[in-house]
Amino acid sequence: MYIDGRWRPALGSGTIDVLNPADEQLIGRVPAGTAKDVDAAVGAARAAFPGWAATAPAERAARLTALRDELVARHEDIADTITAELGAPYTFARKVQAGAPIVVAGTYAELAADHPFEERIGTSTVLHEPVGVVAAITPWNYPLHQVVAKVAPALAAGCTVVLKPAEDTPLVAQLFADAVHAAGLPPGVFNLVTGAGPVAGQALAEHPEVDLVSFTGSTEVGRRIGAIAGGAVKRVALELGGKSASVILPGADLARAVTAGLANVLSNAGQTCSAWTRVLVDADRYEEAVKIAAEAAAGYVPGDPRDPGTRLGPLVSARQRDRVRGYIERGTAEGARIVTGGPEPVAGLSRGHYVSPTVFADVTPEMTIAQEEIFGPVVTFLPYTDEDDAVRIANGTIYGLGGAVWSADEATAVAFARRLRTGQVDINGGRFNPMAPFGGYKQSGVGRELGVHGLAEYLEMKSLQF
Ligand code: TXE
Repeated sequence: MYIDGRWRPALGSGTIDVLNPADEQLIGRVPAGTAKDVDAAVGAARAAFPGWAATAPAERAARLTALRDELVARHEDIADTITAELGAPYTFARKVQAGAPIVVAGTYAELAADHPFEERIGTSTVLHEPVGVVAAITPWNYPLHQVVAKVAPALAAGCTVVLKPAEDTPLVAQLFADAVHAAGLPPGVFNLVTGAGPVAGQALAEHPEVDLVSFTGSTEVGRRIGAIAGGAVKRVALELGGKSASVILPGADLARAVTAGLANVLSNAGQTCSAWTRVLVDADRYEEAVKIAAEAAAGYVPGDPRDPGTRLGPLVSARQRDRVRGYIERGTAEGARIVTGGPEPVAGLSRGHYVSPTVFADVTPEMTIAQEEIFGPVVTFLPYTDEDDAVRIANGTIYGLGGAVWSADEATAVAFARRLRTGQVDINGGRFNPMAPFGGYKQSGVGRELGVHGLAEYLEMKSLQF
């Protein structure tokens, strides 16, 4: 555990094995933290809070710049570790998994320096002050990005943090703690406790000295965290599941929209909360779209993620692989048609948690595979009759995280996007903007991450009335 500025043994003796999902070999072992470890970490964060909260924003910015530089220095190591514990393909691990957090850390170094932590409103001065001790509970799908998207704004705001990373991917979190240490953050400002969700995670969320819980993960656990936070009246930010729609309007470049959509889902083997897992195509071009998807899917041959040529790696764990296979079987049972792929083991790969890229046609909006988050390399194609029908289908799930609209006319696409109940819509492909707010409508979550809106989650407001 990294607590109060140093590595120290866990208070219990339990451990968690970390397995490589590509070959199922043991690659590491981390302590399974208990409530006692959580208590020690929260105590350190609480003790460090007044000092860190009082540092000048320029000093916090300097530490965040140093942290970004340490992430740059460790880029290769981080990418290799993410490939080893998650199975993210070599190139994707470098560019996105290890690359995006560097950009995000950089944006918060700038925001810490520039943010108006004090503003004048009429006769009042409003102070934007740090919330306090933050519990960050993160998942395994973007194991460094999810950490940085919480820790960087929390530190920029002047909060102190206890991180509980996912059981499947704790090794990159340990590298992150090394980077924090090397960046010269004062002891106790950042702390790491590894361990099981229902034990260490739950103890952290429930801890009375935690002021804000920022959670990314399943909707099921998110509901539980929300209830804990509600009961204790502490702040909460939830980034949960999604079932995002990519809507291809008549006249859009069909081949581009379909292939880009497939790449969007398959880049992280479908393990992206905002992935465009439902593709909506007008009935006239539906069969053509499905055919293009089947051909494009052939370009994603599952294979060893360490090979720079691999575009589709394994799923993170046997549990996730079985879950995804179960959904594929359910799709067939409910009457959808598998165009390519399927639940069978991938030929030629006897080890590792691989699933073939799978395209479903004849999907209706109420089917399980069109409603629930599958979190695997599975894309569903749904036909629509007209624009109203497309809006109805796109909005017809409990989620509202991402989405895409494709049209030959940008204004038409934007007008359509205004009708979607979702936190992010990519127009004709879109592009990553680390300053734009990211988060969910409906049961996809509460609050926003990234940019100034992400920073605001970690700030309280105090009005001084004159
Ligand atoms: O998530 P969990 P799982 C979705 C996706 C996936 C499904 C299950 O559909 O198939 O969730 O994944 C911690 N108190 N997403 O089971 O359990 C846990 O240790 C406190 C979407 O891996 O929610 C980990 O650190 N914490 C998603 C974190 O919660 C608890 C990313 C997430 O794990 C806890 C991941 C508890 N009682 C999965 N139980 C996204 N939004 O990107 C678990 N945890």
